[in-house]
Amino acid sequence: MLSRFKACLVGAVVGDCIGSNFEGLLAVKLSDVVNSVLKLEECNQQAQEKEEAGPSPKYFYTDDTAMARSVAASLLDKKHFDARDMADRFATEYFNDPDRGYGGSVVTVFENLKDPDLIDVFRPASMQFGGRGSFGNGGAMRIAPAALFAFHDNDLAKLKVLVSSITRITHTHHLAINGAILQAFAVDQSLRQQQQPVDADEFIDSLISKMKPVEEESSAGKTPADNTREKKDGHPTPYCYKLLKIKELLKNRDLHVEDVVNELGNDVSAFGSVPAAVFSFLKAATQNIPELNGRNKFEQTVLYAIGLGGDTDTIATMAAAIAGALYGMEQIPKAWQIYCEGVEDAERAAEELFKLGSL
Ligand code: F2R
Ligand code: MG
Ligand code: MG
Ligand code: MG
Repeated sequence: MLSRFKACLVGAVVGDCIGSNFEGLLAVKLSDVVNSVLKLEECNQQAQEKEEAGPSPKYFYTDDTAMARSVAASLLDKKHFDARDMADRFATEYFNDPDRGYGGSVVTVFENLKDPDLIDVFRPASMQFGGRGSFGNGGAMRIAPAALFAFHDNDLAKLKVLVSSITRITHTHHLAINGAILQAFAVDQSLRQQQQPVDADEFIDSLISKMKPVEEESSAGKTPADNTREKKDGHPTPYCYKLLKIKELLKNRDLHVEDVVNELGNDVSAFGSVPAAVFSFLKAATQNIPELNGRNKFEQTVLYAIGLGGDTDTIATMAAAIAGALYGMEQIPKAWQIYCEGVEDAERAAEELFKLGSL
């Protein structure tokens, strides 16, 4: 289990670092993605042959990892959710290192969080987008450490509250919150997964059974204006709807990337990216991806997720967190670990989170 904890956070880092090379590209060739990791692997091979010390990182992490590090650090330091502490860490991290590719609007939240007179740390986020809140994937992209922190409690209701609280510091739209909850549930479920290969239908059915009450509760009492995006998608439990779509897509043996993107999305919204991450994990877990022959399931998850294009760093970081939680460190190539920035810190944080559970 320690190896799975580590691979969850290390996986998230390498997914972000490798994926960020393609972020924003609408169409990504899988061969280009494979070439981007071959570069790392060849570099590592050459370094070994020359017996050189490990060179400095080549691929850098972005806001996804920067914010996940703050989540982990705050939970480890306080040993519970402390809204003020976590908000301070988000803002401080941003102002110390603003060029990590943060979302266009979330930076306003950080600016407002720096106000010394601020009493309610959730208020700046609740003011975003005319009071509707952000539906970006910034909550989901950073949430993996929360699933590790809550793992030993084995209490989904508690995990849900924790995830919702962490997300609401920057994102208050229910699609952002529920997307983060889905991502955390997927990581939790993957950590608890006993058998391999994964049964995709079972994995999805289990997620639906957990998400249905969450979505029903959050849509209760909402006005139609609150539910703009659900209205657009015509479903009262939109994440459950997309989970069912994932099942359908996995049964299509002549599936193209465009079909996946059309059905699930690949953009910076939580609704347009968390289901794509879950899909990437299950696609690699249950099927042979011919272009990725010779790669293990973790590698296939990351490379496939990036191949969806769009918000590649974020879809890859989320898919990799789920995959790492199942496969463990053995499946994360050494070269990826050496050349992606932030891996050692992620490994250390995961170890501390693991130890916290056994206290
Ligand atoms: N920002 C990016 N990528 C852009 C390019 C980065 C490039 N590499 C660079 O360095 O310049 N990536 C990162 O942002 C995503 C996470 O974003 P987050 O934290 O959710 O931010 P925000 O600002 O809250 O939301 C993102 C955008 O979504 C739209 N949006 C959100 N809620 C909305 C609402 N209620 N109504 C209308 N639009 C809404 C806005 O356009 C926001 O700016 C990750 O991909 C991360 O990697
Ligand atoms: Mg990013
Ligand atoms: Mg991104
Ligand atoms: Mg505990």
